[in-house]
Amino acid sequence: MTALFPETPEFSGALYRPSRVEADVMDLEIEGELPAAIRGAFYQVSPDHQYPPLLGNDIFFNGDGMVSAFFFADGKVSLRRRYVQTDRLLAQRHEGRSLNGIYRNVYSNDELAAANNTTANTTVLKYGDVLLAMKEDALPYAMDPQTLETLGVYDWNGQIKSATFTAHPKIDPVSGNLLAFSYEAKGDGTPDMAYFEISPDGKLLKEIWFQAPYAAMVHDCAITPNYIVFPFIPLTVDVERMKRGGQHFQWQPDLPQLFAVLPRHGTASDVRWFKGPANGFQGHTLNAFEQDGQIHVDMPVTDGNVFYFFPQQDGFVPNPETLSSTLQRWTFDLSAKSDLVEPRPLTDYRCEFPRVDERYTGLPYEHGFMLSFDPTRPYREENGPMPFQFFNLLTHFNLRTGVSDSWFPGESGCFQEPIFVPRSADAPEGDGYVIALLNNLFDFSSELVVLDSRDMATGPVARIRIPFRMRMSLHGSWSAAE
Ligand code: V55
Ligand code: FE
Repeated sequence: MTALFPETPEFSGALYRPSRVEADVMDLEIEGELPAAIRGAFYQVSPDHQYPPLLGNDIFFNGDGMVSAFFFADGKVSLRRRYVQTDRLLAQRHEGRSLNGIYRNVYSNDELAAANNTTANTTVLKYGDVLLAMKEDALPYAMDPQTLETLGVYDWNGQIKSATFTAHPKIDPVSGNLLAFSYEAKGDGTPDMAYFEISPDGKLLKEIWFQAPYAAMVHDCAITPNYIVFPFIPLTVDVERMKRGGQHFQWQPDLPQLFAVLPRHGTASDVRWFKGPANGFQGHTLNAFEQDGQIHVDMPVTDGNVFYFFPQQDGFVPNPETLSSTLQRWTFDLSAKSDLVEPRPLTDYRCEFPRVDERYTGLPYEHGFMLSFDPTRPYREENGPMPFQFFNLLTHFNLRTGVSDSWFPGESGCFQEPIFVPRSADAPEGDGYVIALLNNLFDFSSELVVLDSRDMATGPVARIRIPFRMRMSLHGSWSAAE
């Protein structure tokens, strides 16, 4: 029996060839000087199909969650990698093959597939005493933060009664609470939303359910001390289409970029809806804050469908090179009569995977860290066409001065999402280290680079070599040692 992964862009090249490597590596090689003050764990998760896809090809977002933990202490780094032992992974391993069909379409699964369809592949976050592996289609899985042993589905002792749970919860730096939400909260295609506020010791403090005008992807959110903002990307859900073998999501070029603004201390009837321009794609939020009675939300916005694997009804997907995207600011005025909102650009270049100094989540702030793309920089032709999610700069963007400070790693370098680590617990905002995985598309090598946030252009103070290739990932987080 042959079982080869297809040679499609989703499964080949330095970024997307499956890895499937679980590992323990003590004391990685380090080039340069890793500051001993960086103590804690960098967790990240990559979609990484355990088996070649049931239907011959598949999308990146449907890979099984593979968690990596980089443990930093005393100027050294060790690496551990484990699959999240989801029901879905275990069922596949029992049969020795993929059992799952189209992304988030259980109607396309083999009858032997697990009932729980989640891959837990989008982010990992240590909260309380567990590491949560999350995907927005189901409840999280908990793992042991040290051993990465999978502990099981995590519903906060039965308190979270939603079918789904976001992969982009936020930690309120003022209270330490976890602010989270669910969309399609009563199951596939339901327009139900739920908002949850959970305390560090695991108590559900707040729960607000409300209905959206339609079911659409709500991938991320933004918080302030008094509000939570939900961006509805114009990718809608239709269960009948799924039953016919279609995609979970379909791009709707005529729908506005929709936002729900929920007062955190209010009720469902307090939700305010705002509409932005049509045919726009709201990306990941950088941050949000309140000022003079207004709510500002900063995020990259693209003028078309970024997700080529979720086409519009007639099958059209824009050529990625025709899409332009910049960091933009949405300002919501709750006293305004109009429900229309227009974002204004903050950068003039393409960027994504924005991260803030999380001590300032929801508060007035000045510093953003993100991946960006400069098309004028050299690119090694032998690497083939630029892969999906190709970013050749690691950038510090100062929102007050408008100055960008970036490092270009060379003609084959591609970054994965960065994290920001403060220099010390009481360091000024944005003063610390920016840490990111860097893939070399030519020689298939991977390293973890550590830059000083005050001087990005000079490049890394330390480069941590990884003795195998790290597949492309989505998100991760920093957990400071106690
Ligand atoms: C995203 C990623 C997902 C997903 C839905 O980056 C949205 C956006 C890795 O899975 O299921
Ligand atoms: Fe995301």
